Amino acid sequence: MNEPRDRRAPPAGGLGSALSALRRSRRELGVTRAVKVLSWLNQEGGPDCPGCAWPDPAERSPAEFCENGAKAVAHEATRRRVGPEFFARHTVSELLERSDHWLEQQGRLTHPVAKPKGSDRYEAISWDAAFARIGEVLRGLDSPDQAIFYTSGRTSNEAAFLYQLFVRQFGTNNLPDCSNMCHESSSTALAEAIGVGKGTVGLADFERSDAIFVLGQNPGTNHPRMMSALRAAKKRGCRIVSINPLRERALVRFSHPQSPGDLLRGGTEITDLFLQVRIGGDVAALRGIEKALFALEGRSPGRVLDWHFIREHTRGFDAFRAEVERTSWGEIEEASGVSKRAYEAAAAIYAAAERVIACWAMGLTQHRHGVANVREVANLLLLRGNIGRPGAGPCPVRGHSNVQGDRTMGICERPKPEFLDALAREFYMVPPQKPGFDTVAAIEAMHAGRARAFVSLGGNFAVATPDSAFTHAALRRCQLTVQISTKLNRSHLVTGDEAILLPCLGRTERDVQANGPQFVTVEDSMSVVHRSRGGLEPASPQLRSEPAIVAGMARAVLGSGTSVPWEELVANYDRIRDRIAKVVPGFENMNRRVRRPGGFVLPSAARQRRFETPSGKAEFSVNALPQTELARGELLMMTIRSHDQFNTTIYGFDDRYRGVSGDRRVVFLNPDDVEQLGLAAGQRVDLSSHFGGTARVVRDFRVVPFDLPRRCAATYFPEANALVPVDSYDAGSRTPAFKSVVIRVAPAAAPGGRAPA
Ligand SMILES: Nc1nc2c(c(=O)[nH]1)N[C@H]1C(S)=C(S)[C@@H](COP(=O)(O)OP(=O)(O)OC[C@H]3O[C@@H](n4cnc5c(=O)[nH]c(N)nc54)[C@H](O)[C@@H]3O)O[C@H]1N2
Ligand SMILES: Nc1nc2c(c(=O)[nH]1)N[C@H]1C(S)=C(S)[C@@H](COP(=O)(O)OP(=O)(O)OC[C@H]3O[C@@H](n4cnc5c(=O)[nH]c(N)nc54)[C@H](O)[C@@H]3O)O[C@H]1N2
Ligand SMILES: [Mo]
Repeated sequence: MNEPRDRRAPPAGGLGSALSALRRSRRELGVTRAVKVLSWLNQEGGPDCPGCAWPDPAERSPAEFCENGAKAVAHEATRRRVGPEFFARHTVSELLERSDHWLEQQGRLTHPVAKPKGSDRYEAISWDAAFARIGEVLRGLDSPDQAIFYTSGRTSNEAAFLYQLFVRQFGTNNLPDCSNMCHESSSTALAEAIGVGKGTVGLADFERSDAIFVLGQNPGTNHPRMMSALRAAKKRGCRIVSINPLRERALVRFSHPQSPGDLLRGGTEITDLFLQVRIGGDVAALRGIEKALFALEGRSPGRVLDWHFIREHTRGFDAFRAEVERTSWGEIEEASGVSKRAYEAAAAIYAAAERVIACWAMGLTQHRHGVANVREVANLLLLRGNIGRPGAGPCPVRGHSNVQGDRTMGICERPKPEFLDALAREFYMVPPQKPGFDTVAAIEAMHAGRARAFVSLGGNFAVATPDSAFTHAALRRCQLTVQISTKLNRSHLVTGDEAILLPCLGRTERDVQANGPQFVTVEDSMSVVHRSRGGLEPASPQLRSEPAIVAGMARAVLGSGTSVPWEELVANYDRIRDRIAKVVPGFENMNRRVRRPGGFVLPSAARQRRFETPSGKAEFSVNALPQTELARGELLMMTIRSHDQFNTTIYGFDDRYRGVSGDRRVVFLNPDDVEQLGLAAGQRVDLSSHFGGTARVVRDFRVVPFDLPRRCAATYFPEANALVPVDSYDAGSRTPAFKSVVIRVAPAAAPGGRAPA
């Protein structure tokens, strides 16, 4: 089996990750550039690491980055280029045959290019001509609601603020973003439960907590700097409980790449108790812990639950308790695959801890019951008042480095009325009130011809979204698709009749505008707003910054009908921040405060135990155990990230911690299921999903027996996105169920005849 066994397997992290980071950056950048950019990363005055949204500690080490952060910057700072000559050599149809990995490896986009209607080739175009054409098409639509403006979470606060302003002056709230596929379930559930859709803990809380629960998250790969916080917590005696269908290696044992002691000792044990739940079993698992907790309270009445907190600060406790009582141990064990005894152990850890943090990521959010998962986390925390005091609280760990900031800046298809009012006052405008399309609605609208133009500020919409065939058909029905990007990807090739690519500066690059050098700002996962400034020479003199590109589009689309001095704002980003300060609560005096070392923390009422829910109290919720009926031969599949990718950007074909190398078209299965299905390790198989009467198939995957619960399967995102039905999502957050896809596995129809990856 590939699964490393706790003690014998080498720990995650360690020398391997340090070496891998250095090797890769040297190869892509050369030694001098690599040292330069890596030593700046996450330092005061340097670029914010585009790798993830984990915050920077107050005391930074000289190397405040991880292996995967190093991959991300090396990838952006590469010396390879994709210019007009490249497109002269390759038609769009030809490029479509290439793998996602190959496309991104070609280097940085250097010039604006356009693909006219009927043509199969991109050609150079001037910035002015590109903007003018976008203006013509968007103004020519029957209604502004026929245009869609997507955002990926790497966009800075300044660019995001201008973008939503432009889109709302144009007249629509069609602002879907990657959050719709990511932590939307967290935002939805937390807003219901505690009145704010964000976490309440800061990095300092990790230094004070007595227990940390990590659910549905693989921080060793996706938030490696979180491992330093977990390791430090563990070393001072904090207990760690992990809930995951996979015994992710870094959660078991981790060695800090910069600690010689760790390297010698073979790492630090991280998890005290591992609950290996079934995929989708988290409501049941959390219910198990809660049920065991009520039993403890029954034995020592008044001593286990925080009755004072429950009485003073919450609502809905009685109904919640009744639901816990109603749920039987049999149901809990059946739905989660974990025993009552394990839940009693988890409850004992929880009850013994004065302060508890719960962290989670996509393993909880990307389900048909993603919101219920997160609500149940909130229930568990509320039982002992683990919110709004030091060392305790909910901690959704965000993905993209500024995904949280983009939302704060108004990138949202359902803006709050107060936000629109503030825009109206500051810019003398009448913002559109009608809710816009989220990601799923955007795909459906394009597919149905209700939307005809698609603009994307970063990201890789064609690949990151569910139901690849359906989504591609949707994009192809557009009249115009526009992509603002750093690197070539499939979204540039799956186009509308006409397509325009606008190349932008990356985070690591110098941004000089009319009034001189500029910096941008981002908000991390813990609501800290801070600066990010690049220092490298831009990949091409033609590149423009994201704020400048948004302003250029706005000028061309809105013409004289705009109250915004776009050029003036872009000449000096302090002016954009002055406007943000007037519109967005918590950003008062932004320009002064963001220049302080470490930036500033946004205020949070929930942190002070003020719950801005309609009732003014934190809300317990009642969540039925989700039922996923699997017919004979069916399995529940999650799509996950390997150690060698950033979302749709594939760096390589290895997944070091899971012991897989050289292949991403793999399906992980429990060895007993492999046998029962009559398959063998290494066999080539096709995977299919049958949802809502539609069959979806991906071909030629390799079977890898793995330590995961029975009837569970795992594949990599995005190779298996074609199996994820566009209409299978959480009803509340509308997050696609990327982690609960019902599939069947069958021997490959045409072994060896591989489709392009
Ligand atoms: N290097 C690197 N860093 C990244 C990214 C990247 O691609 N590469 N992506 C960034 C982004 S946008 C995001 S959102 C984050 C994603 O960070 P993660 O959420 O850690 O990423 P996933 O690989 O989707 O991992 C999901 C984890 O959830 C578990 N899981 C799946 N289903 C279930 C379930 O039903 N219950 C439970 N309890 N667990 C489950 C899986 O086994 C896996 O460990 O990382 C960010 N950081
Ligand atoms: N099956 C499955 N699907 C998933 C997920 C899953 O777990 N399983 N996870 C979902 C999640 S959590 C997320 S967040 C989405 C991610 O969805 P997206 O954010 O849309 O996708 P990314 O792969 O992060 O985008 C990569 C592209 O961004 C561009 N880029 C990189 N840096 C910059 C920059 O500085 N500026 C600009 N303008 N462009 C830049 C590059 O051209 C690169 O090709 O995918 C979702 N899709
Ligand atoms: Mo994400």
